[in-house]
Order: sequence, then C-alpha cells, then structure tokens
Amino acid sequence: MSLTEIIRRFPSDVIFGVATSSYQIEGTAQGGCGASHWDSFARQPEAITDSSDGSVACDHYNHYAEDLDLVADGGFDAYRFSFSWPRLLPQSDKEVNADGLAFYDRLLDAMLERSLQPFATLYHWDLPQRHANNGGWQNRDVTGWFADYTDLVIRHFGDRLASVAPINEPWCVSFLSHYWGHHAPGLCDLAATARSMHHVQLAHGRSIEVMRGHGQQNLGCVLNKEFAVPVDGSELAEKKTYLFDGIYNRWFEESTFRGCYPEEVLALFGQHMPDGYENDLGLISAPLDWAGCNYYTRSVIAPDASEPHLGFRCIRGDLPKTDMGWEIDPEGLAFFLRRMARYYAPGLPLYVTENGMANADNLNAAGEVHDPERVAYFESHLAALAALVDEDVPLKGYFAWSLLDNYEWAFGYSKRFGIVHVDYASMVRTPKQSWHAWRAALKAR
Ligand code: IFM
Repeated sequence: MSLTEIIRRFPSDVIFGVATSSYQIEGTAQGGCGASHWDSFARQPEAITDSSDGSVACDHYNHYAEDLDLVADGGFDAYRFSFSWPRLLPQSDKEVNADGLAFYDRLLDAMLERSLQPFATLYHWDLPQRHANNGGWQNRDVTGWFADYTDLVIRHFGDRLASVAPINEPWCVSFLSHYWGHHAPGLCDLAATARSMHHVQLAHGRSIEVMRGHGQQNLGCVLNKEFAVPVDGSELAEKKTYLFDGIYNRWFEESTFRGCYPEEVLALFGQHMPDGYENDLGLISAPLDWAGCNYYTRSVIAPDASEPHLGFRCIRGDLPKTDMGWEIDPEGLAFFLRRMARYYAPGLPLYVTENGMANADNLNAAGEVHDPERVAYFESHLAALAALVDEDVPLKGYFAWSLLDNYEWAFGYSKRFGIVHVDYASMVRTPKQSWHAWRAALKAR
C-alpha cells in the first residue's frame, strides 16, 4: 500500500509533522551561541566518525525560513524542534543572549505564519559546557539549572508553543552517554549512569512543575524505545532481554507513569542510586497531557559473561538494515504504543515523536535524490500504526525524523536521515523522493 493510501486510514485529527534538533541543524558558530558538552566531546580523538562538530551543521540559523517553507510545502501540520540552552544562556544562567531570543522569536513567528504547530523540546542534548564542568547530569543541581532554564523559555515563548516536552530521549542523555560512552560526555561508569538516569527523570519532573506553574498547556515526554528479542530460547537470554527492556524502556515508562523504577535495574545500580531518590518519584510521575515515542529499531540480546555489569551485549539479527546497521522492525513500534495505551497510560494521547532511517543518499545527474528505501520504511511503520486505529490506541500524531540531513552525533555528517538532502558545501536543500511521497500523501488527505 502506498503512503497516500496508508495516511488515508488515520482519523482526520491525527497530525503529521517533521522533527529536528538545535545542535544538529542550527550551526553554533552563529548568533552568540555558547559552548556545549557536544563541542568538547566532538574534539576528543575518535569520538566522531568524521571528526566534525555542530558549528556549521545545516546553517539553519540563516536558512530557517527556507526550511520551514519545505515543511509547509510538504503539507505537514506541525514542526518539532528544540531550543538550544547554550544559545539562550551562553555565559551564565543570568545573562540571556538577546540574539538567541530573537532567533527563536523569528523561528516561532515563521512557523505560525505558515500555520505549522510548534512542538517544542527544551533539551535535545546540548548541555552548556559550564554545567558539564560542574558534573552535568551526574550532579543533582542540574535539575535546578534546568528548571530555571525552563522558566526562561516558557516566560518568553510559552504563548506560541502548541506543545512542550522537557527532554528528548532520556535514555540517550543518561545510559548511552554515561555507560556506553557513545555520546557526550563519553563516560563508561556505572555510578555516573545511575545518577544521570535518576537526575534526568527528576529534571523532567521539575521542568513540568515549572510549566504547570505558568499554566502552560499540552505538556508531554519524549521517550525513545527499542524492542528487544533474546538471541536464543535460553532462560539466561530471556532474563537479559528483560534487563535490557528495563534499562532502555521501562526505567523511563515506569517512573514517568507509575512512580517507581524497575527492581532489576535498581539491583544493577545498587549503592550508586542517589540517596533519597524514592522521595523524587512523586514529582517525576506528575500527570502529563501526552506521551511521545521515538522508535527506530530492535536489538537482539546475547548473554555475555565478559560484560562486567550487564552480562549481555546487543547484536543485530537478520532483518533488513538501514545505513546505521539498524534492523527494520515496524512491529516493535506497534508493540510500544499498545503497551503505553494498555498498561502505562490508558487514555493518554500518544505521539510518535520520531521515526525514520539513515540511507546512503546521493544526488543523481538530474539533481534528484531517489530514496525508495526510506519511502518503504515510512510505509511499513505507518502501516503498523494504522492497524492500531481499530484497537483504541489513541495515536494523535506522527513526526518523521528528520526534515534535513544533519549532524548525526557520533557519526557526524556521514549518515543521512533527512527527507530533504543537504549539500554541506553549498547549503543547497533538495527535497528527496520521500519528501515528494509525503507531500503527495498529505495533500491527498
Ligand atoms: O538523530 C537522532 C536524534 O537526535 C534523536 N533520535 C534519534 C535520531 C537518529 O539517531
């Protein structure tokens, strides 16, 4: 079934959008943006595949109007973006960068002029370097710094935001960055992991509290989820798969929606959990207006006694893969939405806040980009979601990742996730076949 036919199966109140984030597209060299821990991580030898950073990125700082034209011309209803904390507060938590405020004023006004609903994220990984120097996500004080930053954003921009989520993908902020060391600050330390996994959740709770205090509407969370299957039928592989699900998915689902952490993950963290963490769980689980799910792939879990703490490693199975080497498994996405709707948050509006794939895209001689693999990826995942319509799963929106090819973190500019191709030398944008497929599908609704 084509994208056009699949999109027709969704109720008319389901919105479609595209997503981006500040560090990945804006260009931190512009407009007085301050240093973040991604700038320093990117300077570490071998941290980034192509040794690049976000200083120029897609130069969205200067190209934002053209980029939003592509969102609107594509027929999308909404644009999911993030504010950059170091752009707004480059030097200290007290001195606001007027150019930073002016940039997001222009960006928001341009969205509203194009009738695009602004879906804001307050933190998509660009922690100010000064806060990283003070312990970053390992330091409980980060929750207060984040609450103050939330206050600034909501006071200035809150009246123009259709929806707000405090933190993008808390698993990446904590586990991926402090245990596997793949993202800034690049640590491999169980104690740092335990602390960051609690503090990122507390920061979410404190940010929601600040926003409720301002009467801000439509507040949610954006959790990334990865489906897991055991490598074989052994009891050990089953147990390790459950642990993986606990660390990756249920840690965030349980605490956000039920006010507790999974026992098996608490056992892993043991004495490293911050003292009195239990007292924060009420704030962490304060009611939300919606829940977002970012979904890309699945992992196969293989027991491995040489892994010191987890006792497993993640491998890939034999499903077709994207250019990231990630397996394509649309049913995993449906699994998480069902689990949310039936178990964690019955009745709560659900959004797929990111979904998409990297592909080795090239401009052809005619100046076009053919990415049928990406069109098929969107079709398969949207078909899995369309099947949920008859199951009372309250899906209210879907955001494709990403509008533009952009800075894919530790992979630099070597991986292309966009529905619009970016030539990084000329900054020319070229809508890909997938952008045209979306446009045709959304215009035919
Ligand atoms: O590029 C990232 C994004 O920043 C967060 N979610 C996953 C995407 C693809 O890896």
